[in-house]
Amino acid sequence: MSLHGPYDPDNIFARILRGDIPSVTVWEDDHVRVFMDVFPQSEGHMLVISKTSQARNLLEVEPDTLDRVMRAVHRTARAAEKALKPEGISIMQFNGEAGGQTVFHLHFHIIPRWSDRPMKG
Ligand code: DGP
Repeated sequence: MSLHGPYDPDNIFARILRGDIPSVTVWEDDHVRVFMDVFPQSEGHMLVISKTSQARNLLEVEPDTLDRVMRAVHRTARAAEKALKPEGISIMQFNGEAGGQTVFHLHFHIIPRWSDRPMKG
C-alpha cells in the first residue's frame, strides 16, 4: 500500500469521531481530540488526532493542522508527566503500512515510560 491514496471515511478513527465506536476522550476542542489507545503499550497511552483533516499521515497533513495537532501533543505530554510521573515519554508516529501504521488517519502516540516496565506489544 502506498503512502498516498484516498482517505477512507470508514477508518476506525473516523468512526470514533462520528461516535460510531466508543472511546475514552481525554481532551478535545473543535480541531483536535485526545483519547485512550485501546491497545495500550503502557499505562496512560493516548492518541492525538485531528478532527477536521483527512490526512492519512504526516506526509499529507496541512501545516495549520500539524500546528494544532503538535500543540495538543505537547499539552498532552505535559499533562501525562504531571498526572502519571513517568520517567520518560515516547512520542511515536507511523506512516504507511510498511512504516508500521495500521489506522490511516494521522495520529501521534503519547506513551508514558518507566525503566522497569518495558513497552507491551
Ligand atoms: P498505528 O500503528 O500507529 O496505526 O496505531 C494505531 C493505534 O490505534 C494502535 O495503537 C491501536 C489503536 N486502536 C486501534 N483500534 C482502536 C479502537 O477501536 N479504539 C481505540 N481507542 N484505539 C484503537
